[in-house]
Amino acid sequence: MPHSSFSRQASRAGFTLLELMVVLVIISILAGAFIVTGGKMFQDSARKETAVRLTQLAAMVEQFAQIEGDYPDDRLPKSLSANAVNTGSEALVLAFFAPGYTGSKPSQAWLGNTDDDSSQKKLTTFAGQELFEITDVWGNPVYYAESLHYSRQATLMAGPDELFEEQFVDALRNETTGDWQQPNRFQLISAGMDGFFGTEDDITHSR
Ligand SMILES: [Ca+2]
Ligand SMILES: [Ca+2]
Repeated sequence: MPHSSFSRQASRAGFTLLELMVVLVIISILAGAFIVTGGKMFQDSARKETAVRLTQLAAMVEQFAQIEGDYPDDRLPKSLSANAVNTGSEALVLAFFAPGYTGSKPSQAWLGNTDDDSSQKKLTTFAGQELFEITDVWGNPVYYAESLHYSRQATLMAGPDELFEEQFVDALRNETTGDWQQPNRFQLISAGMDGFFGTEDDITHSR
């Protein structure tokens, strides 16, 4: 009978459509879960990578002090007439890449130039005169200061892509005592994933 066969076909087609929708919903739920977990895993690994980078950098700063007798200067030579942005981190790069320095150097993959400046003199082993700074995994400059200059506020060009701007950065204090962290040493700080200094996700070296 044509009528009943038509209705059977129609109901089968409807069932298939429903199945298809259920499958689509399941797929979208799974994809959503995957994106959330995948994104979280990526954030965690970027955070870990930055923490490791800062700890390796701290070891290089200590080695510099052993070889040269003092921590790397966090100020640029006066003759450079550069801007007043990212200077601590730039001075650190100049120290490590000075001709003749024999200790461990940061990977060149860690370097960036977020304020896009150059020095008037060639002071490094690099081909050009760009004033690079050490960056974190998100491409923001790492704050570097010697304990002598903790009270001096630094200016760094940093931020998430859409809010890239000059930020004023202070050295970290112990929350309970109010004393400087790393007294008589130095501080290295990454702004963390949010790109802003002075927020909870900031990362420092662990020794
Ligand atoms: Ca720079
Ligand atoms: Ca932050």
